[in-house]
Amino acid sequence: MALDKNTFKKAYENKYKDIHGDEIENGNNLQRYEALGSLIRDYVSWLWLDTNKRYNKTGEKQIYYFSMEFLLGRLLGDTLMNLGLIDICKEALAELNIDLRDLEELEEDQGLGNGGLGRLAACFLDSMASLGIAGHGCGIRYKYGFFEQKIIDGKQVELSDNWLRQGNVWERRKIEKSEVVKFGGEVKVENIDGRIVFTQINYEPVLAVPYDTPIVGYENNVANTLRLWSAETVSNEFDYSSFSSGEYLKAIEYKNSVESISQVLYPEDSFYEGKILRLKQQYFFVSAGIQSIIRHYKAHGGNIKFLDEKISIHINDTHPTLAIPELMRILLDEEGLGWEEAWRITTNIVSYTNHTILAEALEKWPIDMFKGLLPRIYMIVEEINERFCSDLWNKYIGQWEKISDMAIIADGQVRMANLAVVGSHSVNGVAKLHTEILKKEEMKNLYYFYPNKFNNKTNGITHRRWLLRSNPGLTNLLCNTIGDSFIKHPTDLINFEKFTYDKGVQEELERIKKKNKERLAEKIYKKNGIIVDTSSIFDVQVKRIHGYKRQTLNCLRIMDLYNKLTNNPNLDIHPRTFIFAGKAAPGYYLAKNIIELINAIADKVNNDPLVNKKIKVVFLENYNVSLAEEIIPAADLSEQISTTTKEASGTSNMKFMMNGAITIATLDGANIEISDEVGNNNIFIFGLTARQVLSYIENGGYSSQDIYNKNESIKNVIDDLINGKYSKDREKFRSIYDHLTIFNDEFYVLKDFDSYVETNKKVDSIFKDMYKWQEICGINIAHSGVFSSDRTIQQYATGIWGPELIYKNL
Ligand code: 26W
Repeated sequence: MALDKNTFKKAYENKYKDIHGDEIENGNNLQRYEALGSLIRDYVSWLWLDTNKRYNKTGEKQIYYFSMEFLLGRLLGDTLMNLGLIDICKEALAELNIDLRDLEELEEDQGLGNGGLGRLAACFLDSMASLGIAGHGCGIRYKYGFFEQKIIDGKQVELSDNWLRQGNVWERRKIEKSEVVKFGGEVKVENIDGRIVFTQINYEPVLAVPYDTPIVGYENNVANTLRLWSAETVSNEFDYSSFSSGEYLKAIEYKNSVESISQVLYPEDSFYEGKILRLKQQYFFVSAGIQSIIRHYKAHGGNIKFLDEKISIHINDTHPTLAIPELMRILLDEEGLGWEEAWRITTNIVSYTNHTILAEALEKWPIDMFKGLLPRIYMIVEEINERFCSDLWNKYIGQWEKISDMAIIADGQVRMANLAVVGSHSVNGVAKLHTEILKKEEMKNLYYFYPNKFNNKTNGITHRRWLLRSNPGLTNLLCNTIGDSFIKHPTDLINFEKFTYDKGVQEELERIKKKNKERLAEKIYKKNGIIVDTSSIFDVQVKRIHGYKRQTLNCLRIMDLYNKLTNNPNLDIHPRTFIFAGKAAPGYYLAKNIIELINAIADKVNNDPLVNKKIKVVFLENYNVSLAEEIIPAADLSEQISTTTKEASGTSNMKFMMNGAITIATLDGANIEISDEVGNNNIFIFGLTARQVLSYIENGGYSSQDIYNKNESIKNVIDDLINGKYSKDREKFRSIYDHLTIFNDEFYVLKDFDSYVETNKKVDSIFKDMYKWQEICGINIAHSGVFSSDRTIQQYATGIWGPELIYKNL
């Protein structure tokens, strides 16, 4: 956007007066933030309008990314950057004695997601807009986002995330674009003029009100839309009329029950709980989204028979799978198409990404619940299932086991993953290994039936937020060495490789990292009161706390190191600061126990003068996008140590790499591709291979007890869990102890312990050579371009949604 500083400054001053009716000097920073946000939104509004007009004129294909989660974080800084306004804004505010960073910090994170899946959706929106693809998000406007985590007495306490408390400058409520979503009731079946007509009657109507947020592309005059739906009662009249008849409270209760649909994000990550409210949420946003897409399409003269040429709907995991039967319902019941035609259009439109192979995450709804809540949708799913099973019977005569494994409805449940595969034209995994496991293990039968549907799209991250914004120091160095072409073409980062052998560049990388570490150290001191040594190795594991991500393995090796240091305080190791952050699902006892363990270790180690010059442990509370933006650029070592086969991809691994951290990892998810990119010498790989893990799962043969009995270091640290060393209450860490011993260590922590410890010794010795270390960091940065979500989105566009999308933008 072309604007000069003085115009901007004037506009800002006027805006401030407009909305606050006062002078800037008299206000506080929150008011200044509101005025700035509101001004930027005005600028964006013009772009937004233009973009929409253009889309309507060109009639190009529109992509809709349906997701229960969008983890956007803050928008001010990124929007300013994408508009090309960051410098003039900074300067104009400085003249008014305002520091832009102070205002940015006042913005609440938009935390409408649990973790990887939600953040991926946000990175994809940024890439679609920046590549000029007409791609929009569709989801739920949760009143309360992902909970706020406090650590009290070493334990996680959950507080509600009232992110809308101060209002939200970015969204626009579009009441006139509301849709009605119908729940419950019955289906009336009539024969009208020889046609069977289905009508849902006696249903409960819910009003879906859209709130639109513009998603601005990078310096390309594009503003796409994220549309989030909020649930309201269809009419308020009832409230007043029933006031006198004593029905008032009932009316309020009713209002609350309707609004509860968009009240709160479920905080269970990778764990499915068959709660009816979640099913309601799913149908609510999917139905509203599809109705509004079709309404818009028809309003602009679109012919329903060609819907699949103009629209793609992508479903982010199985959570929005009801898009398939809902689209069928509209095509059949409202548009009057026949089954075959409706099915062809629907499957052409819908594509599906699987994000996890954990069995406990598979969504399966009990038939009775499903049928009661969505009677017409259930009929359609039944019909899809019958037709699909009849194809299976023809192909697999008598193979009942195989057929029942593939069926959509079986054992009293509706299986959403099977429905998603059958009802879409593309099924993708999110990293090479993950896709192979889907094809050869998890969804084996479905894959052999539909081999052409399956494909891989390795995840990515937006380098604009995760490099340009969060690491200006490094961005500067890159621009000064290789120029700025990598901003539009992130794979140009490879040009940096030759510079990484240059001593001057290595020193510069070290200096930039040190600065980032100092900033983080300040934060750690402010938040936790712990002084950390910025020349120590910042060894970082930040992500959801989960058994399979193995924060326990990290804990055990710290406990082991602590034992070794107490035995020999002169042990020759480079000082390390172990940094953790992450939230546990409120109902996941083991994960919460792990947080307590980390904090107990921190307490012990940080207060032991014998070792605390060499090691420190820090748990930063309330991990979210903004905190990630501060932690990741300050990391030396990136911990990606999941049990091989369990992490579908991981995306923080890519963020760390792009910011010049070296990875210590198992060969899991996208770690494999990172390793292939940088080469064995530039990553620290350890642990079981996928083949070994799969063999244990299939054939057994693993005994953690054996390892415990034979390995002294392991025995010591396991015993330390319950001998009073880390807590007077010896039962405190019993669940972790039991998990690792009695329950045979489901995630093979003990099996990988030795190789992890050994590999960490290598880390130590390389870190001692600063030049060598920075050379490797540089190689990682140079090879990180392929992990930009721009590459991922180009692959989705060419491989799934329609190649014309990309050619148009070349
Ligand atoms: C039904 C409950 C539930 C909720 C969330 C089940 C599953 C999920 C998500 C699939 C969990 C998730 O975020 N998966 C992560 O997706 C990332 C983006 O593809 C991957 O990088 C991570 O490896 C994967 O764990």
